[in-house]
Amino acid sequence: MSTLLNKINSPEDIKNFDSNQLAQLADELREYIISVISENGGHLAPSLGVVELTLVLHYLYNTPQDKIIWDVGHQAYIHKIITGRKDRFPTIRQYRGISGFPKIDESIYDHFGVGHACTSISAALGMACARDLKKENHAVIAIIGDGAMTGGLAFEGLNNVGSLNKDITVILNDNNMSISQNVGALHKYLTYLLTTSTYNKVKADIWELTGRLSRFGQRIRSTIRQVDEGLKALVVPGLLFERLGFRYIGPVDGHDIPELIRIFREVQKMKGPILVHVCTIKGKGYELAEKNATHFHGLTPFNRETGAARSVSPIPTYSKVFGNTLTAMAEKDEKIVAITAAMAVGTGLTPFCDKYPERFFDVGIAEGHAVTFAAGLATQGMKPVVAIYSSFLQRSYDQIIHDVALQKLPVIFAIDRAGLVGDDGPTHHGIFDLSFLRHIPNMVVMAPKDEQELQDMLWTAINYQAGPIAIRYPRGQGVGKPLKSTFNIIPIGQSEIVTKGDGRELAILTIGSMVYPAIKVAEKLLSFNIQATVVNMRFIKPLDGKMLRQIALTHDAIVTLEDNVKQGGFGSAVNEYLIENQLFEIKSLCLGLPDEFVEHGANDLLYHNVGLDFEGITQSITKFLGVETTPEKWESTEYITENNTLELTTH
Ligand SMILES: Cc1ncc(C[n+]2csc(CCOP(=O)(O)OP(=O)(O)O)c2C)c(N)n1
Repeated sequence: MSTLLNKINSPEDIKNFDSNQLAQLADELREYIISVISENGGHLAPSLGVVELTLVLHYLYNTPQDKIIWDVGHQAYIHKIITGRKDRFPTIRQYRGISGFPKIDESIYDHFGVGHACTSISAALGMACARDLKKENHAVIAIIGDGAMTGGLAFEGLNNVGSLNKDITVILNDNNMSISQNVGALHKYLTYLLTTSTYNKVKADIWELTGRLSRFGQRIRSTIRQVDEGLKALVVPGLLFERLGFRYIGPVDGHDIPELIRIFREVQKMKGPILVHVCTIKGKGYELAEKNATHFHGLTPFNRETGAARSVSPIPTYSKVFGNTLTAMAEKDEKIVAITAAMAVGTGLTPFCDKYPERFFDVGIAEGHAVTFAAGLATQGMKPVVAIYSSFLQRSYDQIIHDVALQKLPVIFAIDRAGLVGDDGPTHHGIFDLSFLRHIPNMVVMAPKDEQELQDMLWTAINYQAGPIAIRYPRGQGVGKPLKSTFNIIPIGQSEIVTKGDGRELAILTIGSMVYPAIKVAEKLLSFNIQATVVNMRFIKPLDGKMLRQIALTHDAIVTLEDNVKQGGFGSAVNEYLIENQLFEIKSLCLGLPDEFVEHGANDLLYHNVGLDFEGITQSITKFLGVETTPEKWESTEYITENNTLELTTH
């Protein structure tokens, strides 16, 4: 390890550094995170952009008593390394390794757990209020990106800070980027502040001077405040933030260590809410990342010379199939519009955006707004498709109920990253959506077993006008089915039998990405003389009652299998149906995710740990049926054949 970094075990170790040493340490840190993240994958460009800023904050502030609160937290790698996690850094995002995000139980320097955007100002304000109530004396600093600043929660936080007038510093880390190019009117305002930065510096100096001129200066300031807006904007820097009750400082070069030190020394002396506008370059110091910050925002292990992913599957991801299929459908139907909350690349919508820019809306990190905006479009006869990751859709719960479902508006929800998502961990696992959607009246909720069925479900959704309809699908590659160019409408609520058993002993009812594992398990059960029926239910809501009744009347036992939490999920729905319809005779077992937050790590391992891999599912079922099994080596979970496709005959 390089010379200075070698000696750093806590922020104390940099307190006596001079600017040159901090700059050298910054270089060494960059090298360190590039080498680790090229091996592990992770969020690289965001952390590269805040190396100097992170160092200067820990250099000047008395952390952890002074509290640094990160927004999203994907840019906190430097913070982790210099707060005692340097040696564990190579375990980042790996099972039992350190998390890719700040985590309250990982370090005393992590004051607030994150992963989702826009929380830092609210959390920091809560801490500042608690500090004052407890008569303590420490600084509270929120660091929020210009992307995260587009979210409603961030505005709510700013609004509340301005009125409570607490001593709190908000650092706006402005790199001009969300994951893709940042969007929105605030973004334009920030760009304006930057492009007028020399001129702005003059304004800042005048404002600063008036502040220093005791009573006379204060009178000039209050006169300026009373004059017409246009004139005021000429003199008051960062007027928008000043109006919200902040003292605006900036723009500051986020890579100039001496300047950062000078500014933050001043900030430490100030009272009240302060907003420091720091400009950084996303990916700074790694040429490839500076040139393509979107690619290097978050990525799988890569070749550091070229930036290319180390392993590329020939099978397209569900996101890609969704995006390409929607783009194809949009050619024939001009009413189709696509909406993303700052996730155009992740949700596969880039081709749609390129082909139909006027029908594509990136609304910023604003999932709640995205849904109500879609509702508005739907009232006017458009066919809005809102593509949001399952865990981020949690933000839109009320909008789905109040603005969409209650009014039976035909909004299509394309819910990506459903199920466990692997190394991003508990903040990103999409394991609650079935529970929080299926109890909403008027909702239709589907989950495809493979990419072909995703295409058909999308077509079904586009042609469904009776109300909201959701399709939830997992992260990563499909099963390798060839893609379709003509699509079928699936009758709403209709399931399919995918493995015909003996129609007596056992039926496995399942949905989405658990269908193929269920088929594989049914094959294994044959060796125990159990001929299970496997049903791809396709719809979590409405359930195929006819099929359920038939299964319940003919089989001795039902096992439900899902990649959602069991509480309120698909299995609950099946059991509610059985109880409501007095079908008590049948024994049932629910297999799904447990009532706990699942940690980060490789997805295969996580599914193994929760008993939802091939081995776990088979063992649970044989135990449930009281079948004797000898200890044996279970086959590994292998659903895809050598030519990377899986053939499935439906009956
Ligand atoms: C609620 C929510 N929606 C979407 C995301 C996905 N996401 C992670 S980082 C990011 C962009 C953040 O941009 P910014 O705050 O400017 O930070 P930067 O990466 O540019 O440093 C997005 C959209 C998220 N983490 N949380």
